[in-house]
Amino acid sequence: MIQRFECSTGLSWWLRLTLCAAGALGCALCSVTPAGAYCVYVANSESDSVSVIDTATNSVSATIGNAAVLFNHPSGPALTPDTRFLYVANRGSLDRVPGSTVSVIATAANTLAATVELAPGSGPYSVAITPDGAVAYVANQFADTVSVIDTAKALADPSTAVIKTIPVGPYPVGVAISPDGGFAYVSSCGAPCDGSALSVTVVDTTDNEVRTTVPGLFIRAITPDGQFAYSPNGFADTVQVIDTAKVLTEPTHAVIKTISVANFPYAAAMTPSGRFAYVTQCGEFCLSDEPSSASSVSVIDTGTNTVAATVSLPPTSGPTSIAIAPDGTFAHVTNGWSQTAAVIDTAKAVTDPTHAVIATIQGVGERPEGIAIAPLPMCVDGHPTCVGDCGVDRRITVDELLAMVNIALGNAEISGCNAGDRDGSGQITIDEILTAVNNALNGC
Ligand SMILES: [Ca+2]
Ligand SMILES: [Ca+2]
Repeated sequence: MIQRFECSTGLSWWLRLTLCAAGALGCALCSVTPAGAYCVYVANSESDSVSVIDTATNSVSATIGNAAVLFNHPSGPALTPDTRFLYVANRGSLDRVPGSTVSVIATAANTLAATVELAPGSGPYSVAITPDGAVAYVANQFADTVSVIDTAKALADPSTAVIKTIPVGPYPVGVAISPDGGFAYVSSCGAPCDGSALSVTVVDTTDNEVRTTVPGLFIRAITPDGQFAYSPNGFADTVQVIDTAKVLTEPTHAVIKTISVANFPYAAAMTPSGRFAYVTQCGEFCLSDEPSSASSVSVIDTGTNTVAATVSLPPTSGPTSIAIAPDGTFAHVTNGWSQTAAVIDTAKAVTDPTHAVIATIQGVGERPEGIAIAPLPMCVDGHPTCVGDCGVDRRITVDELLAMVNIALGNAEISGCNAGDRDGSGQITIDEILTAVNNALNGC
């Protein structure tokens, strides 16, 4: 951890900065874990908007979606690993016009950077992006395909960005990419998505060829080592535990355990350590579009493949999607019926589940479907960045470090560098300057 660095008031700014830089260099050898404060993106399918939640305050700090950024029933968002771009699937709706585009949002300004056109009527429902950020896979629920998007081309010339369209099982609703980036698992729920015909199509990302399609499987959250997947099946009230190697070699034995989880288990997320899989229980909302009679999140211990704890949500929540912070400290759950987001403290979820919901966020849009959390440790005015990047361009200059020093000395207002105030205290401490110097040296 960073040691508090006491600077004598008799020192010049430059000397202070030098001392702070020296302190930060020393600290590069130890683990620097910023406090968890992230931008969380929630796609609001019925509001044609995307809410940006700042986890420092657990409130909506920005809403994307206006005359310049038009969505069409957005869902299933995904961030590029560098957090510069948010891909949003515009599903459209069956009773109106199915969507056929993916919006690429530049997160630094929350403006539209590009629109990628898919085949008419595709109904893109969710996006996943490879760990190297080069390729996005889009599940098209009305076309029974997955679109392969070259993310560099999406910015340079969107009309050439779709490099392949791959047929998959009927009604694909999700894509999960293995942590090593080798495979894209496309999960289909079968027309008309009543649980009778699940299937997973395995796409090899090296050549975008289909390796196999396995009926009866669904793949959602994958352990960090890539060995196991946890997949809710609400129609059976179960969660499948899948050996991912066997999906290719021995598919009939790929499900190594089936865990009973009541009330329509629907979405899943893995803790960064891989120790727990979180599964939302969506209840009646996901089954029949009614207010849920029961809403909760189950925490599955991946060591024993048993339910370690269940965190209750207000009955009518209808939790539709979940994501876990990069530092593993909390989970964010979108509630489809109540138009809120719940924040679960992951430490309490296991030890004291009745007190694990630490915040309920109002002000997200109608029918949130899909969530993504930016890995950078600050969220300033609805834009992800890191500590010390006053101008929110992911580069930290000496001028920005000096601005922080000036604020710390009382010579300038905090508004000159909100991104320097990691803990939102309204002041800039030496610790925060050290963190900024560290970010300047090691990258934002
Ligand atoms: Ca900057
Ligand atoms: Ca502060």
